[in-house]
Amino acid sequence: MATHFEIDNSFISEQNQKTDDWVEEDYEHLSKKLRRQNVDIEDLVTRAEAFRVAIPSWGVGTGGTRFARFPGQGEPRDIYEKLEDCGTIFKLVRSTPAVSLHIPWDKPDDVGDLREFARQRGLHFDAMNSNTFQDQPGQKYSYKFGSLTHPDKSVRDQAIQHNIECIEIGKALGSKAHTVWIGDGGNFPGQQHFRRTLERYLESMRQIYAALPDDWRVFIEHKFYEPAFYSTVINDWGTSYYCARELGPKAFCLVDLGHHAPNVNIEMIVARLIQFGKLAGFHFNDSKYGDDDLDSGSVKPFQLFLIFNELVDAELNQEPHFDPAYMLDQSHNVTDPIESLMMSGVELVRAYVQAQLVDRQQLSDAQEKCDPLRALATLKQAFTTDVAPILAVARARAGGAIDPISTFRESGYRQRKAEERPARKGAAASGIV
Ligand code: LRH
Ligand code: MN
Repeated sequence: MATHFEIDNSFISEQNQKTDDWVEEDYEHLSKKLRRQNVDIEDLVTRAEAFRVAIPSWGVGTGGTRFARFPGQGEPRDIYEKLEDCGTIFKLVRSTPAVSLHIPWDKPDDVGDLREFARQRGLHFDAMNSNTFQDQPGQKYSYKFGSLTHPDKSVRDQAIQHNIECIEIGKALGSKAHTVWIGDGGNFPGQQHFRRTLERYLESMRQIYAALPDDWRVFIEHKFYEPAFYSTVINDWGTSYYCARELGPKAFCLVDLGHHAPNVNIEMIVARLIQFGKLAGFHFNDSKYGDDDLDSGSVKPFQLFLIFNELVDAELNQEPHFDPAYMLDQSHNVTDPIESLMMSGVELVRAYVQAQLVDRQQLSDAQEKCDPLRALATLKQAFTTDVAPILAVARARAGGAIDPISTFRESGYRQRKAEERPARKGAAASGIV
């Protein structure tokens, strides 16, 4: 088998030597600053090292829009090459040991072989994702007018069987969760009977729920529009929550940040789902208009911080049923997907560590004393603290790169992959667009 270029650990430590002088200096300075706030910087490094977020297999290929896709060099052409790239991201940022697969895009010929290939790169498999929003070649029934909620029972049964197949593949790969996002909805007033359609959704999901092993969870992912442009069956957190309650204790609500209308208070939705014991976790990304799937923290970093402020508050209060799964779900149309995923992984750890810096006593006092400015100032003090030295030290101690982007570029990984992976005419590794 042709050799596959990999960035080796000695190259990473060589690169780190070039930059670790500023890290020590800044780390020392920050440690003094935090000590004045009775915060132990070492405790924050430990928490940063423990932070984990899953990489979407469909995110390592170049994304696109309905207008165009501009493939990059050395695109992964199959699930093995996608895992190679996920392994490289994990090697450099150390917070991404899990990969979330999408079926049938990543359907393995040999699950045992794929699991071993992943294990050799320190990777394991997070939530599975089904796909009843596209028709596959040779598929008997079309999902044009829906899948789990389609008026025709044969179509619903086909979609249910596909989800059960995803769970079976996931069991063999060691996954413990299954995400169900459906694009079902209507483009015209009157096209769907809203109540009957939701009843069909629950009837179908009950059969998928029944196929879950005891230690698994099913994640319901809501989205306010697209691909349907008038009504969407699972359009918001309220509908998702009602369904999760109806299905049972293994059903939870997954929050994809891009699936909300502009200016919706997502951190409040997160607080509700935590309080109701039904928060599944996240598909992190960012957006300005629709489901833009932009890099996390690239447009609204304060919103990302406020979401982690709710998560850290729940973590510190040991809220019941609080075990959120963190995943990225992004589409990289104009950047190198590996660089964007690394940067986004770092932005999540940054928001998490900054949220750890919130003086919770001071915040609660301000809230109870109706002192809004003091409350905001308490949050802003944490959000405006530059925790970069903590993040760099956490990566370096875990064997990663102090500066993942420049280390990746210096390695020539992308150029080497361009040689190893000559593009197959028109055959991009299956994924969105
Ligand atoms: C839908 C979605 C869903 C995935 C798909 C790739 O917009 O967020 O999570 O199945 O993107
Ligand atoms: Mn998503």
